[in-house]
Amino acid sequence: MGHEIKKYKMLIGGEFVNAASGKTREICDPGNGKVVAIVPESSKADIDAAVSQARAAFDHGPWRQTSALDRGKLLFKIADGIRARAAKLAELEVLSCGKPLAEAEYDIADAANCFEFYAGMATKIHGETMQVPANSLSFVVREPIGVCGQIVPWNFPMLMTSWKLAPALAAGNTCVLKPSELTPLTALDLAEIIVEAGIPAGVVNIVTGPGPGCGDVLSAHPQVDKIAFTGGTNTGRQVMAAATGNLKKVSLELGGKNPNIVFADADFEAAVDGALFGAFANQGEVCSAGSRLLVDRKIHKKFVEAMLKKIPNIKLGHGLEEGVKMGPLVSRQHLEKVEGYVAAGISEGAKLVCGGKRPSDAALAKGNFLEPTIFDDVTPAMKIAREEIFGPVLSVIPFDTEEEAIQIANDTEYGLAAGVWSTNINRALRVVRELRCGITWINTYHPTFNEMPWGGYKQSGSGRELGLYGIEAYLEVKQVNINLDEAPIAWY
Ligand code: TXE
Repeated sequence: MGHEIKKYKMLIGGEFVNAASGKTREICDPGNGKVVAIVPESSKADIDAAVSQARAAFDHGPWRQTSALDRGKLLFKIADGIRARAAKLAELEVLSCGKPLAEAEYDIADAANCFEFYAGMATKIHGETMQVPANSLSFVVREPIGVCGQIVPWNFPMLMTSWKLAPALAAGNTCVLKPSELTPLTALDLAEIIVEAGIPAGVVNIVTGPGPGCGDVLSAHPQVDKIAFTGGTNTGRQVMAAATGNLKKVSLELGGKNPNIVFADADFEAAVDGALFGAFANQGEVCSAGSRLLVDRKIHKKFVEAMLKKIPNIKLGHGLEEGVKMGPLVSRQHLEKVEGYVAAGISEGAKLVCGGKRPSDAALAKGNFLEPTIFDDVTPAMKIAREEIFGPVLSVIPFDTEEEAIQIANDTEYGLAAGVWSTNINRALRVVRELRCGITWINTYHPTFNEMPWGGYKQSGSGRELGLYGIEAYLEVKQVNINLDEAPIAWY
């Protein structure tokens, strides 16, 4: 584990700079509390500077005149740059957000793929011609929206940064991106890759700082045309409210309390595996985590026992350690919040069948570790069945009928993702049709494809990222109508 403490600068207008105030923030390894890097701590002045650079780059810079083919080529170069530095980026991701190295490596590879996906799409942004009355030739062109503010969370720092920057750039926008104040390192490394790739100055600005005083300024900024946010539902509400000043376009990817539904006819082993992976991948710090496990009462006891047998395989430890399957939570504050939910589960009468506490291993005492936790016999009204915990806490809820499973699954203010496990494809598809959410999996959990739209119903957000839908979110639509008549309309 390298402990070189790098002092980072952020990217504004093509230059690597400190915060105008000179303030900095220490980034700590959630696995042991050690300082791993120092980054600028921005405030309004820095956001203003970044927005004005992005504005100038959009309004007067070369970016809008850069052909789609050339924009695509630059994005391919960014993908290459990510791959060339993949090992370092993965390590930085572990050191700031805590996830196991294998998961970080997967994220970095996927981030490169995302840039490549949108690199290819830059040249496939099409207009349309419409059948209107014969005296007009009418067509639609798609154009970039302008300056995009982009706010990224701490659970998938590099991946969420890529999901935001790649489509925005492919579409010809300019960007001011703010990573989470807890995990800004890979975004700052990406800034170097972006400059090396030859993206013109001001097109991408990466500003590090907190939500209040920085993220909120970006969301409210009158010179920003669109804000894209991934984070908690309450923060998303604030972002949306802040965006009303100039009625900027808003896309939100927020929380979830996702049902993973196991029917008695499911492939038992695969479902046990999928239930654990759905709940505990990335320490459960995943918006789409299958944190509510709905199990057919006919197999419920056997299913919980089978999960418990596998819990010892989830080795807790520092993400850079060999064989570790679950890392620490992102911060001490977040660990305490998750522990609060464990206490709530116990006091509401759910049955704690494993975990619920910090590991006894003294070597882990300085990290924000929590053992993988399962509550059985949870009822849909309990807090641990209703609120997003965002940690390694699984709530098991038994059900008796397909109708009841659907009713419990949809009984939430969220609508992000859901899983269905059944060997009866008719049943699986019937249930999926009834689920009020944007992402569904049958006989699997969590695979995410750059080609497929990501986002939620209800209070899980608005708009979609990834795929063709993801680029639409960064495009305006303009209609052009050409009069084919020679004579004036002679209305007056
Ligand atoms: O996230 P925030 P927090 C959920 C999860 C978690 C809860 C709170 O349940 O427990 O949110 O986590 C920036 N205006 N998710 O507080 O605040 C902030 O700097 C503009 C789900 O850490 O949403 C960071 O860059 N921006 C989620 C980003 O918002 C603001 C991922 C996310 O932070 C801001 C993370 C403001 N007023 C948490 N306040 C997911 N959907 O995957 C903060 N920010």
